[in-house]
Amino acid sequence: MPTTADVTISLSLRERMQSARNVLVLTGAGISAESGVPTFRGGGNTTIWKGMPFDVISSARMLQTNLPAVWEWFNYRRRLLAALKPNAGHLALARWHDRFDDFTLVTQNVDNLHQLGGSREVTELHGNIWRARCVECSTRYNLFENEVVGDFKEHEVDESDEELPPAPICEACGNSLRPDVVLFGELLPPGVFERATEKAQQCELCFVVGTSALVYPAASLPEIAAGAGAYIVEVNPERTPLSDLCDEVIMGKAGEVLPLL
Ligand code: BV8
Ligand code: ZN
Repeated sequence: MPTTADVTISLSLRERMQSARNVLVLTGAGISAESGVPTFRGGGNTTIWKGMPFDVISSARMLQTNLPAVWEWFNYRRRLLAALKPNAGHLALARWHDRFDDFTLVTQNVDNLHQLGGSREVTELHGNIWRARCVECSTRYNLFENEVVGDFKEHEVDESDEELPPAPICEACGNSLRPDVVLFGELLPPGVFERATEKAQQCELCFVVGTSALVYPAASLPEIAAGAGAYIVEVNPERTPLSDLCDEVIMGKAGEVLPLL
């Protein structure tokens, strides 16, 4: 794994950053890795929950068939997240809002760490783990105050197949709440991807940070930016299917590279 000492920022990139006006950054789970948030596919493995790959437990199908199991999985992740902090990568990007005339931060993450790190106007393609919404009337609820969490045992996963607590109930209409997160097989919130696409078409510099670039439609944003003539820079300790499309690949950790930029 390259260390910070190995990472050099090219002069041409420094010059581009000096003159850039429209910049878009797309982040994935990798930017939260140094905060201690497990990635989904990092290090060649896939996040597994009770024997299920995460794109099975985090899917529209699982929501239909076993909403309490989906709540258990998200309660577990919120418990982990509650103790974690944004890292130098999040903090560096928060400063980019004031460096460029038109800066757009698009994230695939649902962990809220960009906001906690001081970023304003975060475009969340896949929602936010700290919000829930009613399956019926779409009333939204903040979970920060732990308003609605099951009686979940701290961090432990009870392997017993005892009955899971039911999903929390909407105060407005009495139907079940669900995580306000886009699951596999679900459409993104209306308008969110369209706005991100517009920004990708307008940007002159596009950074792709900490994503395996496998999940669509998010992974198509850098392709759209490249098609519109933007200079694409990938920041990732590993190569990805996107690397060949990029003008520059900086092999390193977000928390080490972004502050250098
Ligand atoms: C959609 C929220 C239209 C949930 C997420 C079959 C049936 C149905 C759909 C599909 C199908 N086949 C394909 C699809 C489309 C599917 C898809 O793309 N599947 C993939 C797996 C092939 N997409 C969808 O379903 C999307 N909706 O298409 O709607 C539709 C509707 C109905 C039917 C058909 C089509 C919705 C996708 C959204 C899913 N929700 N998150 C939750 O959190 O539980 S996705 C979730 O996974 C993340 O949000 C993220 O987007 C993705 C994980 O990707 P990464 O962020 O890249 O993370 P990963 O762990 O993979 O990689 C980490 C990277 O970081 C690595 O490269 C690593 O090297 C690097 N790294 C590690 N450490 C560091 C680092 N980098 C920097 N610094 C470090 N320190
Ligand atoms: Zn309701």
